[in-house]
Amino acid sequence: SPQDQLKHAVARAAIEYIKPKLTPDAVLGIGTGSTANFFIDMLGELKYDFAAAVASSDASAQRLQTLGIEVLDCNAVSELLVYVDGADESNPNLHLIKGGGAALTREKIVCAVAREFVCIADESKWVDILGRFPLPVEVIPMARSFVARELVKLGGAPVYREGVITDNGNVILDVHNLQILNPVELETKINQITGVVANGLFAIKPADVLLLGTKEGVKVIRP
Ligand code: DER
Repeated sequence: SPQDQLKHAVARAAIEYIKPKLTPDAVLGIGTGSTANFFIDMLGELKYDFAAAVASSDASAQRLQTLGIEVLDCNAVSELLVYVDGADESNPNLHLIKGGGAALTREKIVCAVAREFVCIADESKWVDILGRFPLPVEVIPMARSFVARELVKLGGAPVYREGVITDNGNVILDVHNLQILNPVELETKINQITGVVANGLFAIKPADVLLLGTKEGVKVIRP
């Protein structure tokens, strides 16, 4: 599909972006989702040019191992050269909404350990104001109803993502009806609700660079 062609193009651009940075002892942080999967599949070409990877989901870990790439526990590394991952939305400041694939908490952890966050996305993810895509919030199961009531007070319309348990054993609320004019402020407020594990706003720590797939080619966007 045309969107898959754009995802493939940005994955290739990410491979070219990281190639000159690789060293034999480098460890890479790897995201989750269909765009990240295109990147993982190309990473096999470079597997003798870096040491290992840390994955943000069991699914990505398995995909890497299938390619013969060593997957390390996040606790085994002190710093990752780079974190490469997709997004559900990005605004011009490279504040992101992530979590469409329910992996947001581990994505945020691996991203926090990385020196640089390279986001790869097709142009459908580019927005002026975040919030058309419902904001995923990972919640401790017993706190789901309390957190939902608190999110309503913040102007959101939380919907329980039925049938989904995260890799961490928690549940997800997808918050609709938000127009996020101050992503850093909202990310902080949601983090402070008791029972919230993490939320899908990557604004306190935004992407460092966005490789955006467009019909005119891949754009390299910095905040
Ligand atoms: O769940 C996630 O955070 C994914 O990275 C998501 O944001 C992007 O998934 P996609 O590449 O399949 O659109």
